[in-house]
Amino acid sequence: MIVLITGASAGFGEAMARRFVAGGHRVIAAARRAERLDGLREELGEALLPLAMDVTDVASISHGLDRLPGGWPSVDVLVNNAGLALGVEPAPRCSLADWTTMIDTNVKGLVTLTHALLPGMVARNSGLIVNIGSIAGNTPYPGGNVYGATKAFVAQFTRNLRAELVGTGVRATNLAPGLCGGTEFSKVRYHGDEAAAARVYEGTAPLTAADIADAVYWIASLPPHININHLEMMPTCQGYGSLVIKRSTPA
Ligand code: NDP
Ligand code: 8X3
Repeated sequence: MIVLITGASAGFGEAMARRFVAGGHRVIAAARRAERLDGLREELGEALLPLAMDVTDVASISHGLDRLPGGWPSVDVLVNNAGLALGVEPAPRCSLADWTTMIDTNVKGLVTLTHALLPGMVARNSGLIVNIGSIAGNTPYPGGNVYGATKAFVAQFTRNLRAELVGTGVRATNLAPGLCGGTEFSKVRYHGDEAAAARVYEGTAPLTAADIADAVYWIASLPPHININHLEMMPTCQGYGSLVIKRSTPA
C-alpha cells in the first residue's frame, strides 16, 4: 500500500509512518517541518517519501501532490491526521486567530486533501480515508469550543462520505481518540507552556501515539468488505462526566 499521512513530523503521524513502513508499506510523510521529515527518511529509508506541505494552504497541497515522483503513482490510504487545538480559554476570551487556524487546519486541510485524492480512489474503486477526529467532537467540555466543533465536523463529514461511497470500494473512518500523551499536542494547545502541558497527563496512563498507529494500521489491514465507520478510543483512566446544572442561590 501507499499511505499518505499528514502531520507525519510528530506525534501520531510519525508513529503511523514508522508502523506502516515496519509493515512493509510505503509512506508519503507530509508536514511543514521538512527537516523532521528528512530525519525520518534517513531513519526509515526509501519506503518513506518526505513531502513538505502546509495543509492550510491549498496551493501548497497542490504543489506537493503534483510533484510526487512517478514511482508513487496512487495513494491507497489517506490519513488526515494533521491537526491541532489552540487554547483552553472560554469562548469570549479566545483569540480569533487561534480559532481560524484550527478551522483552517482541522477542517479546511482535511477537506482539501480529501477533495484532491478521493476522485482517484473512486475511479480505482479502492482506497481508504482515515480521518483523525477526537472525543472532543462528540463530548462537549469547557475550553473545547472551536476545537471540538472542528472534530464534530470531521465526524459528520466522515459519515456523509460513507453515505455517498456506499457500494464503491472506497472506505472511510473517523478515529476519535481521547487523552493521549507523548506528542506535541498539549504543548501546542498551551502555546508552548511545557509545565501546563505536562500537568494534563499527571497521574494518568494516557494512550500513546503507538496505540493510535496500531489502530490505524488495523483499520487499513482489514479485508475490503469491512468499513470501520467510527472508532472512539480512551485510556482506561478516562471516562465521561455528568451534565452540569447551575442553581441560583435563594436570596
Ligand atoms: P502533534 O502536535 O504531536 O502533531 C501534529 C502534527 O500535525 C505535526 O506533525 C504537525 O507538523 C502537523 N501539522 C500541524 N499543522 C499543520 C499544517 N498547517 N500543515 C501540515 N501539517 C501540520 O499532535 P498529535 O499527534 O497528538 O495529534 C495528531 C492529530 O490527532 C490531531 O488532529 C489532533 O487533533 C488529534 N488528536 C490528538 C489527541 C491527543 O490527545 N494527542 C487526542 C485526539 C485527537 P508540522 O508542525 O511540522 O507541520
Ligand atoms: C484531544 C483530546 O480531550 O483534549 O482531541 O479534547 S481532548
